[in-house]
Amino acid sequence: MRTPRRIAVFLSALAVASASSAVVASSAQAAAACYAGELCVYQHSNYTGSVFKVPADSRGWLCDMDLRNNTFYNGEPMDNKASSIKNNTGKAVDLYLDPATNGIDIDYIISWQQSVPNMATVVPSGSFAGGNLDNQLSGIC
Ligand SMILES: [Ca+2]
Repeated sequence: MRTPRRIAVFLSALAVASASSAVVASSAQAAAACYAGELCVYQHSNYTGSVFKVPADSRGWLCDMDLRNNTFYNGEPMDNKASSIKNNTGKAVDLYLDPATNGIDIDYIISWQQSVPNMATVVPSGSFAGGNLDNQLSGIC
């Protein structure tokens, strides 16, 4: 009589698996996952819309000082279009509101593993003081 019991256990495990994949599917529509070690820039607030995961540069840093030649994964340009950021790295991240090819004009720093769900609520420093970071990001490192 062990077989029916095993089948029952298998079926209930399958039901749980189906239920959780349904949850994954609906949250995937809302937001792309940002895994440990990744630095993820989202098109819309609360980590929704398309995403750009900052790739490592030649030094191994997750860094792109000029986002004018980058797109979100849906193909839309990302310069001045980011509205939330997840920093799942162990390092602080510098945000630049101008393409920072000289690397000196840091406008905001997010701490290690700090995320920014709505960049409209974040006030930058420096020459952009008084505005906010929404749809302003042009470099990240
Ligand atoms: Ca770039």
